[in-house]
Amino acid sequence: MPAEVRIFGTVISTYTRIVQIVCEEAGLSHETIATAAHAPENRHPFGKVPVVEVDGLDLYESVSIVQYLDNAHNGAGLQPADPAARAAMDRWIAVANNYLFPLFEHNLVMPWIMHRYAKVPLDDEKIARALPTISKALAFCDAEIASDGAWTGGAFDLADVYLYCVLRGLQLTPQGGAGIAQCPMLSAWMAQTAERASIKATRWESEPD
Ligand SMILES: N[C@@H](CCC(=O)N[C@@H](CS)C(=O)NCC(=O)O)C(=O)O
Repeated sequence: MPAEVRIFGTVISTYTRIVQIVCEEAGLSHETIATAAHAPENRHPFGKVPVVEVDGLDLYESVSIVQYLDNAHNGAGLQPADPAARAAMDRWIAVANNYLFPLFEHNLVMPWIMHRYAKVPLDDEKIARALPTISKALAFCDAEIASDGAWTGGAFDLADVYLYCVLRGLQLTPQGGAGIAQCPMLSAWMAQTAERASIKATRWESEPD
């Protein structure tokens, strides 16, 4: 039987994994078709991944995609019904997308991927310049978990999916791994979330056990 959700994205991609996790949570069969962000066949108008085919729809932008999947196929089980909790979830997704992802991606995650897979030399000065801002962002996350449990204080939701994927990419770099290890609440949350079935089912091949 063909997969219900066709995900066009790169193999190691934070946002592709976010969609994969939500498919797993919703019990939807899914397949990922390797598609580079800037390939001519990629249908995202701004050259990003993923793009998704589901229910006869072509969807792009992960927030739109995962909310559709959760609303149409999971009884909105990954989104709190309470308006205040929903506002907290939306805020954390925005924090992940607007601040954490660009900070981590441009300064550590992508430089390390390019270094490991394409042997591009690391720009040590650029990394050193970014580390204080990255440490501050991680300390903020750590303190927030300490104050309200995990992000929205309730059940596992879309904020958890975004934050785990964005932080996991960072954790797989040497400096990011060291930075997260210095944040006890955040480290514990990462370790606990890593045990969830949807997270295990979507592990990147390059992730160590
Ligand atoms: N706002 C987009 C962001 C997607 C995104 O940045 N994807 C990354 C891969 S994880 C990408 O396409 N990077 C390629 C590039 O920016 O050139 C979404 O939520 O879907």
